[in-house]
Amino acid sequence: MLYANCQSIVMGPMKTTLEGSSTTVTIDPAERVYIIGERINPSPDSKLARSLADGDMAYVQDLARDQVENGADLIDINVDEETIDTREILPKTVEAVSAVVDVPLVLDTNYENVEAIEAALKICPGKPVINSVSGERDSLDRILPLVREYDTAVIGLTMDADGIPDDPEARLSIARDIVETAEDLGIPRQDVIFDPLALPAASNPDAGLATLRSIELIREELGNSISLGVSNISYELPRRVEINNLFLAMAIRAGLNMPIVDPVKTRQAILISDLLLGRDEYARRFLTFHRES
Ligand code: THG
Repeated sequence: MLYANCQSIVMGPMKTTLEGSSTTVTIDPAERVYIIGERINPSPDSKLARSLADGDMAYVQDLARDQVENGADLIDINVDEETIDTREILPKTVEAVSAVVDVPLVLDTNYENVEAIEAALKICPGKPVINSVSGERDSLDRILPLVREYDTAVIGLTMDADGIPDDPEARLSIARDIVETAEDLGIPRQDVIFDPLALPAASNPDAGLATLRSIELIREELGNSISLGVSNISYELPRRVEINNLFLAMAIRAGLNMPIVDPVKTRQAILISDLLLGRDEYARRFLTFHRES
């Protein structure tokens, strides 16, 4: 497709600028990997679920600080859990987290919680990312107007009403749909980040390759930044950290630049990937990390 191939020449590289309470981050997919810290998520962390339900913000603030100290460039905030009222707790958590870290935030909740997202956007400093929109009509209709009104970025999941397609070309086609719908509403193309989604390798032998190929296709054809919740790949397997880190390296080679991960478990693999791909001149960042730790 000529038009898509010319895009990076005509429009320049797809750089996305995000802001936290006092930090501006310009994400250039060609430059290096940016870590989205995943640990503010109550599903695997019952202590977090309990403290949020009790309105105690100290632990969630610790999680935010600890991730930034360990290399997170952005912090994902997900408070979706049965015992938690997202409409009340998401804005409260955004406020508490932005008081202790200055990096851009990623507001991670089901698209059905539009009210919670809007309440969080009203008090969120800077330019955050909404995580996420999908190719489903209902999701596009609810989320994209918020992206436009509050001038945020958004993560576009390459799935629709029929789920996640196996075929990478079909995932690309959903990505194209999302970015074109966004552009029609006046949202800049570079404010859409794509997540081609990882499925468990244990139950689907093609899962790894389908995601890797989708990443390559989207980067080649559209040029946008790519995000991925990496740890889905190792679901129900032993040695999850090792599996996640090896998949991470492969996905970074394919074009992943905004993984959603635990920085404590993945920072080595990420720094080494950037080093081996010629994106860490004189190994400066790798050596700095090793002097500090
Ligand atoms: N894409 C997008 N957003 C997402 C996901 C995605 N948000 C939620 C999720 N997936 C990413 N966040 C987390 C947060 C915590 C954990 C996993 C994903 C987690 N998992 C293991 C557990 O269940 O114990 C630990 C796995 C490990 O690292 O060994 O803690 O895909 N856009």
